[in-house]
Amino acid sequence: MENRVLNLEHYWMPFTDNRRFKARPKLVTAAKDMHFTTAEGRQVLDGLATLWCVNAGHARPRIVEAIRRQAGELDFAASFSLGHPLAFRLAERVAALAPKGMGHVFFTNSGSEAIDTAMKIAVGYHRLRGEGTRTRFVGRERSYHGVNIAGMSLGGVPANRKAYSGVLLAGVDHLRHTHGFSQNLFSRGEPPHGGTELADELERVVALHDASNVAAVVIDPVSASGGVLVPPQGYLKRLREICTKHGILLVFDEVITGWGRLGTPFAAQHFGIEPDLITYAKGVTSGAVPLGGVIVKDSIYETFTSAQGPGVEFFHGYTYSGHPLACAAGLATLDTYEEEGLFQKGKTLSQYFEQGLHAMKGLPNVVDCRNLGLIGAVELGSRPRANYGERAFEVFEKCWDKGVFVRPVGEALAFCPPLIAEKKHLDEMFGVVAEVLKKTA
Ligand code: PXG
Repeated sequence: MENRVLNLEHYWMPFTDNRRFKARPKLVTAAKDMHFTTAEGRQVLDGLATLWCVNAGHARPRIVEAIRRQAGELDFAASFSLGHPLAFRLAERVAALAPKGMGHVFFTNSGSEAIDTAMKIAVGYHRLRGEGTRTRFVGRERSYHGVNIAGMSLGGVPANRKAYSGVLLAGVDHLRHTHGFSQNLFSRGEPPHGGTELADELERVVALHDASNVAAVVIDPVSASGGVLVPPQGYLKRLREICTKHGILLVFDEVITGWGRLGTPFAAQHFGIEPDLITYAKGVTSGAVPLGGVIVKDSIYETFTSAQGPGVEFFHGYTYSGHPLACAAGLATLDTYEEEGLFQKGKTLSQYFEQGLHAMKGLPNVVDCRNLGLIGAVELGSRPRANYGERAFEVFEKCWDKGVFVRPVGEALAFCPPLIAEKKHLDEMFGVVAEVLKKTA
């Protein structure tokens, strides 16, 4: 770091209590594999793949080298009627990992943009097929689909929506979230209760608006920022059935569940369900360069490309769609996943992860533990008369001081380690959290 006092004033930090942070900053200056190095020179274990991104671990050699090389070779080429090979190669590689029949890939810079893009594809698709009235969307409480107006409108995190209520899209309904069945507490994997009943809510929403007005249902298969909510058994399958019955597209927002998090390339494969569109971001480059996108069913792509007349088929795209650095990072990341068998490695480790997580049952204030693949949460009871989330935030800060980074999500502590994690890392992560929980009132 530069050898002068860092001025913290001018950077308005995103999703951060700026005053609290600036009074007691947590700064990292380097990261390698499973660890950050803090500004004070401490090593901190990354228990959340930083922000659910770094699935291959930090500063992996192939990825670092690919970005370095690419910056010197072709720093930038736009993708509007001009191409460069890396974008095509990466699209091919992403398509190869996607469920069968989803062979077309759009690039964005983020998950939020991926959601906007998916919504436009859905509306455009229906319109091209003569069903232009299908413009409504269905999201879900406690789901998170990024911060653009469209994603906020679909999303169901009250704090994120509150300030923008007047500008959110009008044509969006929300299904109930899938959490709250007391019989499902401390479930390992998919909870047993409520799946069909919760999914059947979609029938009610469709009946209210008429299917001819509904474009798509957008679901994050495991809602991560909503508190790691694992879908109950049968839930996603039933949603698929209802969507198919009514000609509604099913969009899986796999920004977090993609790239091996559940042991398969995408959650779609883990659950054995075929969505029509998949949004992705984060793990596609292991967080090294911003990149996101949408994976599209071939029949949807072909509806656009077989439309009558020449010209642009889809009036949409970002200056940096398919940026060479992002594509280079993406290709190197997918190589790393493949060469090191990381999706399988994560799957193998997930049993040990489950044991470690559920061992926290019985510790002070723990009211639930839940997990799937290498993602999980421990929920704490709120302190009486305190702000919601205060206890989890305190645990997070104490864990940081003890060299472990986990994330408070409301009153839950979320865990999402890189797929390169080893048992010793999980022991350390859960061990420190348990130690802190025992000492936190
Ligand atoms: N969909 C899902 C399911 C996400 O988790 C996005 C879309 C948006 O992606 P971008 O790249 O635009 O951020 C996300 C992002 C948190 C947190 O606090 C989670 C995300 C982003 C910021 C904070 O858990 N997920």
